[in-house]
Amino acid sequence: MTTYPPSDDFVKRAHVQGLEAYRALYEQAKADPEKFWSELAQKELSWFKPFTKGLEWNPPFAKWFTGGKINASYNCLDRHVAAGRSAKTAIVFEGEPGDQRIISYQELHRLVCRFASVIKQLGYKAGDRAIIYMPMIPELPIALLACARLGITHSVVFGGFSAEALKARAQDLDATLVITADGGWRRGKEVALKGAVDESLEECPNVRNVVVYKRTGSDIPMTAGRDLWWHELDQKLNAQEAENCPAEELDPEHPLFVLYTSGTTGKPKGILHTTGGYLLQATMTMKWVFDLSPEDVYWCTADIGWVTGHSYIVYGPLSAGATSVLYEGSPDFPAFDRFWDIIERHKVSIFYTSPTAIRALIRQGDDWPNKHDLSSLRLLGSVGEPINPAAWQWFYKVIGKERCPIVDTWWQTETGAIMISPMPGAVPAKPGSATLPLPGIIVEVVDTKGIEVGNNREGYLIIKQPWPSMVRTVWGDPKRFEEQYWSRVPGSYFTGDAARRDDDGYYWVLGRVDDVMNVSGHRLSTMEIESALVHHPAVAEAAVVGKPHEISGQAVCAFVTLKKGEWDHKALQQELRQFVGHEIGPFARPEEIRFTDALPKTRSGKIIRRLLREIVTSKGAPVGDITTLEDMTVLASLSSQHDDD
Ligand code: 7RM
Repeated sequence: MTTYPPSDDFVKRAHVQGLEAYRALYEQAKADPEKFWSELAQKELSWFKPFTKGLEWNPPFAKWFTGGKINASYNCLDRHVAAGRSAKTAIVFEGEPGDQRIISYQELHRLVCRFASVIKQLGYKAGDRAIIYMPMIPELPIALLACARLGITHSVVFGGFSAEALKARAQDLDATLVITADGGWRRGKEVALKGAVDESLEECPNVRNVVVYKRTGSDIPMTAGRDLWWHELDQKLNAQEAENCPAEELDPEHPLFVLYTSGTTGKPKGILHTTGGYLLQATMTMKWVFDLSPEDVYWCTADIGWVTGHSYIVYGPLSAGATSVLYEGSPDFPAFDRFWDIIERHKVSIFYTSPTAIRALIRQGDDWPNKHDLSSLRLLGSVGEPINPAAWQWFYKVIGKERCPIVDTWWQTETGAIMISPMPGAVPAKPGSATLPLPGIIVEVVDTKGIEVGNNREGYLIIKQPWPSMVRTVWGDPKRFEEQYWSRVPGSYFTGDAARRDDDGYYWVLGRVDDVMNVSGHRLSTMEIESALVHHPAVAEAAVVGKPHEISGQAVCAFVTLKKGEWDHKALQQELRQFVGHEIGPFARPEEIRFTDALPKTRSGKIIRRLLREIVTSKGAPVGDITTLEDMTVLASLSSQHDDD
């Protein structure tokens, strides 16, 4: 198979140069991980008080850098200002309507201090939890960093989630503060946010305040005593207060944020990340994977509502002192060259996006990128799902002009930072492989008993040693944390992904082994959508599977049995889509809903999703083992169904 080594020019200026250098670093980390990470933590982060112990490991619970005092907001802002980088651009913001803001580190520091002062004066303090539900505007990272400054644990809820999803998260966290906006812009239309907040808070009595940033200027109701305008609170600050909001000196294990992610049951898990270890790995991977240097203009197109935005728009780039682009809207608005136009105008040198976005843009043809000067690019990155070789080749040739290495980065909400990826100046790429694990990351491919399967065989991907940015627990449910991640292969972290290692030691991640779908790089649980569907009065039972999809990787396909009655199937399909949109969020709506008289089940009554998967994949009868099936006639009727039945 063809490999793609970096050019000599790329290698010459890279942080890690050549395969030997990578191997040396990897071996050094493997020999003494605690020492390796401790030395980096001392060197790469600023501490108020040095730590005394690298790692305390009581499987599956880890504590990193015990005894130290640190603050993530300080590391992202104050330390750069103190080191003479005040004038450097931190954020290049482009709103969807075309508005722009260039924000220096000094200005960002000032804005974060002001907003931290605002919420401090409202009485919020370290240990409290805030829900953040905002569009992709600078006030979103500002809100995160203000919370981090005070030790308030934040939980960003992606703007595409519904009021129901928002409520579940606010309740699970027992949040007392919500930070939101009137709305944001997407595809030329306003995405309203405040309405969903109002609806969700009807059942969240512990939320004392909603701070609302004015973005679109549309008319929204404000609840007296509870809802407050960001700009009004800001105007009330006196200069003294605004400028004086020192970062709290926090324990490195202080909870920095919780992000909810889909698991194998209907209820999303609150993945907890803490301060010191998370920040260290977010920072290191900016150098190792993105090869960041001071003159780079870096752009990650993810939404801050997902972990990629947390680690690679906010904490990683800012802690590493990068200039980072923030774009509010959609890649196809006003035209299909919005990405290429932004890259040209802002001279982006590092561009990190998803296979789904790449595939959607390929469809629009090469004329769109070819109209633009993309010569500022020097490195490309991919995340969220396996990248198919055709998309890889297009990205490499049409966007990177065969000059730019591609880093295919494998990681998860739970891992906090990139785990498997080429170091671009050291590891030659193979299209479709995330290549080799980063230093300090010990991975293996194992069978159901936890025994290594050997090269070129498929198995479960596990991580064998604790790492600084690992998930610490599932919020409020340490038992679930233990069962979900650490019980399949005792003592190792179970990723939920299948993988294969080739003879060069390269890892090929094949996809989920559990009931989690990956739609446009968004994680969705089959159970979560099923439980939404069965809430609808017409639905008796539902089974959801992922169906291969050309652009989004997978699409949601639901098999539904109805309660007795006369139903208009066409109308009901529409209604159920809307219903799932309301229960979870528009992005979770099934693309396809098939009505059926019965679902295939085992004799013990478990739905056999594997058979449904085979039906949607092959468009015909399932080929696998069906001996456990309770009622064979179900299959024949399911397979003969067509999309519009
Ligand atoms: C960062 C992120 C995690 C799941 C993970 C995989 C899949 C992510 C890749 C990938 C193959 C990749 N966090 N995944 N990156 N599969 N190659 N480079 O996506 O928590 O939302 O999803 O995504 O299945 O388990 S996530």
